[in-house]
Amino acid sequence: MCWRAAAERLRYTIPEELGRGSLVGPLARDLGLSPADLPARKLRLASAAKRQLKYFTVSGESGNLYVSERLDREEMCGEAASCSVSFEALVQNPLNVFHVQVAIQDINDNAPRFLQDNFQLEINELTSPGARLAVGVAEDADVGSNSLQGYELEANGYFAVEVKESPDGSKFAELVLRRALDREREPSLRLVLTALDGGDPPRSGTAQLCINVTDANDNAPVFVQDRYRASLREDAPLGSTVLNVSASDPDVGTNARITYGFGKMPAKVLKKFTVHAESGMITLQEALDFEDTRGYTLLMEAKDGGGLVAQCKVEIEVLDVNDNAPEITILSVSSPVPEDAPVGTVVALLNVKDPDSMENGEVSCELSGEAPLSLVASSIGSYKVVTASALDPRHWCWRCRT
Ligand SMILES: [Ca+2]
Ligand SMILES: [Ca+2]
Ligand SMILES: [Ca+2]
Ligand SMILES: [Ca+2]
Repeated sequence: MCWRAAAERLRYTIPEELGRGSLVGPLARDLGLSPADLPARKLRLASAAKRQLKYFTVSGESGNLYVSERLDREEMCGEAASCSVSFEALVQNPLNVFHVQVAIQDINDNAPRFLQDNFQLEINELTSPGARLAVGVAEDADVGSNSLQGYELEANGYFAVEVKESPDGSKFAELVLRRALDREREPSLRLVLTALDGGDPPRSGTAQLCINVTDANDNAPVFVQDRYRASLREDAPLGSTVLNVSASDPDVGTNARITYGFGKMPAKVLKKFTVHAESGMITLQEALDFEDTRGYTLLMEAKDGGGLVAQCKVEIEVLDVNDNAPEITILSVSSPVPEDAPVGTVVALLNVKDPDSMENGEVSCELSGEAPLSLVASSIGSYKVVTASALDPRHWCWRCRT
């Protein structure tokens, strides 16, 4: 293509990367020289900057201008919006000089490229939607619409990508959080980020985004059971295991580190039992006594490293053991008993007690010895010893046995 601004100026436009020997333009013809004139006019190229000359040659026969060296616009002009090579065309007989400018057009021969193949990002799971995360920049050595135009992000439920322009004009990708994250559900995301230029067809480059969702203490521990039940013989030795409570916490690290302890309970209960802070094992610390307390309810707590607490109850039933012999109390005795005392005369009043429960606390009472006496139950636990027949004047011995 030739454009003749003035008699002394010529301008051609060619794309970069044309093969060696490609025609740039009919220079002689555009200068008004016929092939017949050429030998006499000695058309040649000249430049103050030798570097500019190496790209082109002019044919001595045809007077056409040809490419003689690879023209890489990116190497020659970098990010400059326009790129051209200028030189002079000289003719002799008569001597004249023409200014020739060859504009080098960009072709889309570079794909956008990220500076890293993958980007590691961290974001806390409690980050609010709308938050932005600068990712990185891709580069494309071409210019204009052949340069980097934008980014695309692999479809996903959480992030969108937006293009931001920095003051120096480079376009970088910014992730925008669209939906709340949840580390417990999705601890990390791997997404492909694509950079696109505006060429026809467009070229692209990709990078892998590894997004690590960091933990927040957004879960309290949870006990395996709300209510535990255990039973323990009242004669269980100190150190006996009552049971093991257990809680879990779906967070990680200290946010999931659980320590067990007791909740608010009466001092009397607190000193009976201990709980191992790490294992949750409850053991007996002080002897039990069914006759004193028949059961305990422990309020257990599981606390994570972030201070969130869960509670549960442990109900402990104390089992009775026959550890008490019945006790007989003689309330009163009439002694001596007159010989002529009528049958049924009360000789003694007894009271029998057994603090054990159920069958362990059931008491039966009988008299032993040869005395003509019998035992009559009066009210619960109370007995009368009465004469059963006429008495001889002698010394009788009797015993009450349970
Ligand atoms: Ca290019
Ligand atoms: Ca490009
Ligand atoms: Ca937690
Ligand atoms: Ca969490």
